[in-house]
Amino acid sequence: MTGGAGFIGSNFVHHLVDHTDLRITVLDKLTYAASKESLAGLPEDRVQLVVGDIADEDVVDPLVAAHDAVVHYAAESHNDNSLNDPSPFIRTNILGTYTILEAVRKHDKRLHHVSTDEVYGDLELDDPERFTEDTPYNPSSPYSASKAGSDHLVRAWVRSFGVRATVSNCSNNYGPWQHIEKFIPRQITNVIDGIRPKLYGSGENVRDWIHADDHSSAVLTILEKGRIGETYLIGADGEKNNLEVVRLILTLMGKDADDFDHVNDRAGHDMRYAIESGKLRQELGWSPQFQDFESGLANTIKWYETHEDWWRPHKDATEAKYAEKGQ
Ligand code: NAD
Ligand code: TDX
Repeated sequence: MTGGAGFIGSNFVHHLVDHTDLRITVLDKLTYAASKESLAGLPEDRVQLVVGDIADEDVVDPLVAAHDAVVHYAAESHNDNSLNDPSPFIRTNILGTYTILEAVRKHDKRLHHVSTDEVYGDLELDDPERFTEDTPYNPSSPYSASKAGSDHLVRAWVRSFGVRATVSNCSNNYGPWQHIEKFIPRQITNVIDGIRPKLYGSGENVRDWIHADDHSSAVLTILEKGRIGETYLIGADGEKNNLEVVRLILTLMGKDADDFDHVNDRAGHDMRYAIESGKLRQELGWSPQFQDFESGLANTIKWYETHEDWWRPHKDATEAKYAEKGQ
């Protein structure tokens, strides 16, 4: 699997170790977003880490040849970074996915491509519809456009070359090991540090939250039972606006729920994401385990409180970058 030292990828490695007897090779470039600590303590005879770039054919080709299947998580993943500098997003998300596709084509290997609901653009707050597998692509940011591009490449390789691939598009994940540049861990670590949480714009924007463990169980289900060539949307009916989430974090951490700042909005900020995951549930029998967002969030807060050693070295630099943009 690619990107296994990142937030969701490392969760998937743990999920495979706990729920299967598979042996896993993680290919990861160890960018700023990776953490080797998230893979510490795993059985050495089952999990091997190869440090390398998914856009490097010389690294990818022999690894793909030596394995039965590829699960592709590696990406540049943060919208705000893609607004500052799109170039690594184009290289990793598009050229990297192309490199993986050429290797699975050459060696006739099964591929699962991990993508995001952001490829569909956004919904109005009062739209009764949610995203489905048939929603037209309409990405807004360099990040989501690069992920959309990667999805199109996968579908083209399925249709034109018969590559045995599936695609999943998941909503916003939360849980342990998420980089503190992202919304929930940024606000939790702000509160720990006595900094007021920072809400972009009005805070009305809605995200559809799913625990990373539920994303992992969905990807394993698709890998085992998914139909080749199909796309599956992954979501846990977790729509909340950002204002509600910030207020909940403050309350759970014993602070006044109004103790936050409104800051500059994100350029092109998507208003609402919402996933209709009926196909995955009905066809493949998947369902999420974490259905209580408040208790999942409380556990995540506890995790950041007890893993300060992990995030502390990155906090000042992360906040300095946001401060430059008035965020
Ligand atoms: P992350 O940024 O935490 O981790 C990405 C990992 O990929 C890191 O370990 C990084 O070192 C690695 N990587 C980056 N460029 C690489 C390259 N060129 N070669 C090899 N490895 C490279 O990301 P995440 O939040 O865990 O997201 C993982 C995947 O899930 C991404 O494809 C993302 O688009 C998708 N996704 C994320 C979310 C979310 O809420 N975070 C939701 C839906 C889908
Ligand atoms: O400080 C902040 N304040 C704030 O209000 C930050 C960092 C974010 N926000 C807002 C922007 C979004 O509306 O919170 C929401 C969530 O922001 P992010 O954590 O940056 O996530 P988002 O842009 O929604 O994208 C995430 O979900 C889909 C992941 O980062 C993507 O990789 C995934 O594809």
